[in-house]
Amino acid sequence: MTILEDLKWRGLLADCTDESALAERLTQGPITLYCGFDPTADSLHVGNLVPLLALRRFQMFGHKPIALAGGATGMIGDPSGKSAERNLQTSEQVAHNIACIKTQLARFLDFDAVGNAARLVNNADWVAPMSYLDFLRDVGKHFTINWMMAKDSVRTRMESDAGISYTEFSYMLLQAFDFYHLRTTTNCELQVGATDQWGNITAGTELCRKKAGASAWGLTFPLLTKADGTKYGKSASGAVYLDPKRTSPYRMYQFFVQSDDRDVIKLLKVLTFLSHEEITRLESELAANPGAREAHKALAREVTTLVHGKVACEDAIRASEIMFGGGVEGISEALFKDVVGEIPTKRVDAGAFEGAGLALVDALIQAGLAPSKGQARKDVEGGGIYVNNIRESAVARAITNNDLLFGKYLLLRKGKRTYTVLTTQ
Ligand code: 383
Repeated sequence: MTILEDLKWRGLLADCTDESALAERLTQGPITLYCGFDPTADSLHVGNLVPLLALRRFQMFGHKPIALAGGATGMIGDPSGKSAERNLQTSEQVAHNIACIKTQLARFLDFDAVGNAARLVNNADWVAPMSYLDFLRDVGKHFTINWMMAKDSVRTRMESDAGISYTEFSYMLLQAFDFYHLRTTTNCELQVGATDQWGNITAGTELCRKKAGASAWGLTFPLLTKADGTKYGKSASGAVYLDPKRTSPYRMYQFFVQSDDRDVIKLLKVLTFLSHEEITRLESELAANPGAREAHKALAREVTTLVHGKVACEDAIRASEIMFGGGVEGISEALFKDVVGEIPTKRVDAGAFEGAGLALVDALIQAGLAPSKGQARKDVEGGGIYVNNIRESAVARAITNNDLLFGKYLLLRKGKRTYTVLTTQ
């Protein structure tokens, strides 16, 4: 199987400037390819994963990937797919963001591969030293305004009242110049990205052809969309980032494990390195036994491990089990803190648990899990109350220091999934 066949099977091939010529070129030996990432935030998000993992797929087939961090383009702002003009970032913001995303990009590619090691470049290195006059003469002269205005990213903004600044209008020329630079200095023949990048990528292939008489290819992946039509990568609490400080491994795991049944196989194909056989097996398993959610769990486990590593993923799975009623014995304090971070927490005076302790019914009221003692008693008697995830049906139960996890937390649960943590700190 070739890389193009693999991409096709995964549903990853949206558009190509000349697929048969590229297929032919790929039979002749390894190709150098690149994908760019702008430092618009201090972390990449799941939307960036598709092209990033695709770079790795090419590398696994022996090709040479370049990840480009947009130190120059990040100062301008890509209008592609954006309905309104963006605020300019300061150079300090760009410098900070670029340092952050560089470490993230580096995690997904192999920089030690013999013969096809990955490379990480920053377009500020060749764009910043260029003068404006040279840029207009050497790059701008190869494009007509007519051609530029026909591009989706520009046309949609020209048709809206918002308009487009000359600055963002020029963005595609910067990206085109990058491709030309990489084509002429490192023999990079292919640029990839999701479909939002088609205009910018084809500006680059044009410039390679016109200015260097060199062939170059562009290939795009479909943008991730959800079966329910909403934009992919946003959870109820915002975008799903790769930085664990922004999106914890637990949240990432939950995001994927809760994928729509209609999306899960597609996601396994584009976001994991599982084999065709394994994904096909999971697909039949999903059809035969949807309740087991094996495909969802495989997806969540694979992506969380890719992004955060094995240990963090196992912790996320354990935290998920606790949130779904699993036992707390043997867990670490750090892991329990992850759980605590996900549920409402109420502070109680440490003295409350001394001696005879705090009556469970009072604890439930303090936790906000019952409106009155009467209701609290009914809930306990009805078997709907859990202390540290163990059902408690004794109305007279009192909570003492011995019940506290790590000497300070009490996990109270009502029904299947309503949790509150009482803490003495
Ligand atoms: C800059 C200079 C280049 C080539 C590309 C760039 C960045 C590009 C861009 N890309 C997006 C980004 O940075 O804005 N103009 O957030 C996203 N990419 C990839 C992919 C994607 C695109 O990083 O479709 C999703 O992740 O192409 O939106 O010389």
